Amino acid sequence: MLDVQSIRKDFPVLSRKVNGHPLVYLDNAATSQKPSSVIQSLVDYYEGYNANVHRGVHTLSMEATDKFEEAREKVARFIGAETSESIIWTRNTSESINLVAYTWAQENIGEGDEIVLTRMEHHSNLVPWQKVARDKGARIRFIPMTDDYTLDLSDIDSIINPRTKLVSIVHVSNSIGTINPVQELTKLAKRVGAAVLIDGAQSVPHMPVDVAKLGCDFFAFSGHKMLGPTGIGVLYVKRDVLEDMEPFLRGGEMVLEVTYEDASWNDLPMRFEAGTPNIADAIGLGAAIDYLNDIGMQNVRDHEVQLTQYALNAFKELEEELILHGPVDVDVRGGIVSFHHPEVHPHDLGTILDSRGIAVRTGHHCTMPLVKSLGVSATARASFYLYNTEEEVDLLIGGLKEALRYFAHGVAPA
Ligand code: C6P
Repeated sequence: MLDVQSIRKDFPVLSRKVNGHPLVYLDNAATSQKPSSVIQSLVDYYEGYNANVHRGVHTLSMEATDKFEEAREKVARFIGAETSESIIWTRNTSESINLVAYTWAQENIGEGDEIVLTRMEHHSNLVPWQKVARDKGARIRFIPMTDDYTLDLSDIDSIINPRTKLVSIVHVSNSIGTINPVQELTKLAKRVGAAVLIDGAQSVPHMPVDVAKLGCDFFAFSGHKMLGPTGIGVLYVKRDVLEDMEPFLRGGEMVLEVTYEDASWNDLPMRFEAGTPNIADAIGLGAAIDYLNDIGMQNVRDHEVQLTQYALNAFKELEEELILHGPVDVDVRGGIVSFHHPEVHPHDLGTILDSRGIAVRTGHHCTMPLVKSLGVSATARASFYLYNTEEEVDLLIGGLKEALRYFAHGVAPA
């Protein structure tokens, strides 16, 4: 059990008021809040040892380099990577996936090849592959979804077949919360010799993840969704796969020897990090990982399972008005509850909730095809993290009742 009240004290923003009400922050799938230790790590860097990395022999540069590389080691250990050479810093999940599309895919996907995605991908794991498929004459195939919001694997042996070169799948859906069987799908992909990319934007922040156990080739995630700063993301690439990849961006830092005519490449992973990297935010992500390790990722997951179950029970009070989207079984669901009302636009629900200090996301959540397939153009989404409480779920339900009294039944808010 987490000591949530004590955890909440570590997050300065949680003590603020919004529209006269204590903030109830339920938009964690979009970005998480930051504990003081992460904020302080940024201040420490800028006040104490701000310098460029891997470039200077002076003390500040060496201190910055040590902390920066220490953060990379922390990331590697956190996700079970065998070596920190497999950890490439990017800006976010989107850039991590694009890096694979602009490098590995250029060499390894050709005419007639197939790329397998699911029908619940975020645009970041769909649009880059549309371009690759178009440019290369390859075909995208989709794993469909059942009525209970899980992947329909009944035809998987024909979807993942000897023509498949890449299986690129979301671990936890940001729109409907489904936890996908990525380990099983990786095994199927490996049987036909395909590479596997996992979009872990919504899994790494919320549950233990072990990339070596999953057996994937690529794993992408963002620091800002896991208590870290914005502007820092991670691409894990299996060491032997990375060795054969061409660089993404070219310039300083990624080279070993340069002449006017030619250049050779630096060691891994610097070969993939042209220019001055995001030093402060990488160090900040290291501090976020320290914080999460102190809590324990299984404890984070257990707390969210409990809270999601509580929320699903609480939503039963509104079952005649709201339609919920996502698996009913919390064992295959992250801490995400998406819903809509047949006649009230989610933005209207979100606006009333905001007037009570409650932050949820409304819209298509960058999964337009998925949301459309649910028969709507938008949903409202509450997403939980380690600092959320059952009382906050009660406030959400109270806010929704008020919004529905007003929009669906014409009773003005108090
Ligand atoms: N989802 C949400 O509100 P970036 O923006 O690059 O850090 O992460 C992209 C991304 C990729 N995959 C999944 C599953 C995601 O959830 C996200 C980000 C946010 O749901 C912002 S759209």
